[in-house]
Amino acid sequence: MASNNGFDTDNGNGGELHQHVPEKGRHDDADAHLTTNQGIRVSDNQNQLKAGTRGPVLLEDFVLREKIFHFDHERIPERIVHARGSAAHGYFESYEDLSDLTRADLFSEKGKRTPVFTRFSTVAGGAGSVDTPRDVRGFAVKFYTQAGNWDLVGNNIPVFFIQDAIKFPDLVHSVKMEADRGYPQAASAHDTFWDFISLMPESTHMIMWAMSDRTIPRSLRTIEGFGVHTFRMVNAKGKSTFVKFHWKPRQGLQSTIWDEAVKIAGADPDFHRRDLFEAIDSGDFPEWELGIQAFDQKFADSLPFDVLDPTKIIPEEVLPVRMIGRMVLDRWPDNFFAETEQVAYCPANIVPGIDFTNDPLLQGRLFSYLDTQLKRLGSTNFHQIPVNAARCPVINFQRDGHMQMLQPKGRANYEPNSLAEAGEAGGPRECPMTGFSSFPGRAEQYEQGDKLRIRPESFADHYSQARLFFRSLAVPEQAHLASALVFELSKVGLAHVRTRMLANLVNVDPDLAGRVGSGLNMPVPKASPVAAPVRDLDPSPALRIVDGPRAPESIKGRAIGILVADGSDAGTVASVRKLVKDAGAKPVIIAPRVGGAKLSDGSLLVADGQLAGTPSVMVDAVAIILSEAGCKALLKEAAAIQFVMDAFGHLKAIGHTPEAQALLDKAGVIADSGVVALDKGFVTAASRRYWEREPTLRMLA
Ligand code: HDE
Repeated sequence: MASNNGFDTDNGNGGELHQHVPEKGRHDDADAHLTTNQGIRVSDNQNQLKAGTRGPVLLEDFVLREKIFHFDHERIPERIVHARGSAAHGYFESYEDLSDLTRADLFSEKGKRTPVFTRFSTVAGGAGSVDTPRDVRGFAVKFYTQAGNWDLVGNNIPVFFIQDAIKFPDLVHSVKMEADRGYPQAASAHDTFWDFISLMPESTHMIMWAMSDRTIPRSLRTIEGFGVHTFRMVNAKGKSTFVKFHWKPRQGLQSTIWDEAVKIAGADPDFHRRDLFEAIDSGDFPEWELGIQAFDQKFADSLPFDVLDPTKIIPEEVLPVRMIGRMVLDRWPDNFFAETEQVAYCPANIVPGIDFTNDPLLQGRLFSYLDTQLKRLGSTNFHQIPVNAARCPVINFQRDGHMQMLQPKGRANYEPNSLAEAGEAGGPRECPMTGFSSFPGRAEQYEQGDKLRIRPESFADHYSQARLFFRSLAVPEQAHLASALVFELSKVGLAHVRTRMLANLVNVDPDLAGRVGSGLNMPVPKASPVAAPVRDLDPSPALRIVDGPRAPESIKGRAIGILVADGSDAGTVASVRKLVKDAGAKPVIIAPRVGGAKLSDGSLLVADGQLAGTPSVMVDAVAIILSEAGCKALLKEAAAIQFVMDAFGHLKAIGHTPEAQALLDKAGVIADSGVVALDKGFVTAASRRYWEREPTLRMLA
């Protein structure tokens, strides 16, 4: 079907988009000619036009001027938050016909596929910052539905720092690098962030999540995603149901250990981007299930908090998540800038069948994203950029503007018009039946009143769910959370801020406050005043990573480091590689020299990584396959000792040949159930971390 937006689309699901942009592949053509942007063939791309061999450059060199002019303007403003991100294409597949809940076309039948573009991001750091700071991860999905684009712009944490959009600039200013000194980059561990947080009790629940292992994920493939706000689904009869959206990773929920995350930042600043790229490139497509918690007003009224308050969750044990589809990411973008950088998500992009609620944070976001795109992309026509363009007909009377790519025909650029009566094209008309119409709301939600700047009483409980979160975690996770608070607050130079934060923590859990106080070597003050009594809620095991319902069950999708050196037994190497591959994991050969190691049978095994540049933090478990001589040589190599020491310290499984024992001893490895022989048992051992090892290795708070 041709539309008047300049794109040719078909009306099939996920129709191909053909836009008037240079054809893909043109640049790959071996006999293609280099041209200027005006299409003039370039005869020399090595030398400027000069007056004489050693003379001055001539102003008339339009080839040079155009090239440098374009280069000078290659950068666009990076996102003020979520600047660092990685994205991929894929599809969403609906599990069932959900028309009882929503008229959104993507949920209209079982098996229906809708193309998506999904971008993951950190929040605080700039576009060039590292992938593994302690930070919330953005999880933004653009569904190119047949009824227009729906953007579900969420995070990997189901709550947020603030309840009202008016505080967002303050929050972001406080966490970004400090205004006078310009540091730290991509880190919340500094004065201004904790100063702000300690003055904002409503942030406490989010802080529990932010200090938990959720913010140091192992991979973007192993994070959950949440829509955060309460949304609505609206069916064809106009009936509204409240929904909370969840993404659950098929790869299981997995995190790193803080010391590991810090070391990864140095070893591979692009750790998450590379991991996502390599998974897709190797055909191991990352997958998430989309789930909803659906409920009505009566259920909302029965909860001990307000569903419009974005600092609250509905525990899965109270209202189970119903899985309604799955998302598979199966294609890396062709061009990072054109797609990942220029993609413009907006929570206001919704389709018939989905609607907003009055959540005051969501309402502020509805304004912000469109506004920011104008700054970033420079034109109101950013929706025409291929990655942003809807894959259904886009027809309206909007015209002109910077970088207009379309050439609408005829005079009809206003409505109503009667041009059709004169035989001219009159343009599109509104569609009262099939068009988007806002849910009218019910009196109790849209209560009319005086104009007020006020927080509702129902938003006043800032601590009960923070307590719920902390008390729901597994014991090692609680220790990590307490230690993360000690680490962060130890970087805070303002003693009164630390004290104020401790006073807030007493409300969460006196034991937690005591542990953090002791880690700081500071007395725990009296609890800070609370606006509403703190309640003890039933723990929610679904909040755990360790031993939680979404812990990974096997080594599928994991990276297993295999350390070899000259003389390593060829048979053992082959059998371990096979075991790992057969289990759906990725073997990574690591050797002292990248050109490879000469194995026992004389063959040369080329390495995937050189030992000094591929520390064990890059993999999930290690197999140390060394001969006696190979081991002896590595006893003098700090990178080898550190490799084993870190694998042990990061609680990973270590499989080894008996000849490698001396290296394990030098690295301080004490045999436990995670230190195993290299038989089949290694694959089982490599599917988990050995939390029980941790208290013997690290003084946690
Ligand atoms: Fe965002 N947020 N945000 N945010 N946000 C942006 O939009 C904003 C909030 C989220 O991969 C910006 O295009 C306000 C919550 C993600 O491109 C900006 C408020 C959640 C992304 C913006 C919030 C998010 C953004 C910056 C408080 C989770 C990255 C660049 C009212 C539910 C999307 C841009 C991508 C990006 C504003 C709060 C998620 C400035 C004003 C809550 C995943 O418009």
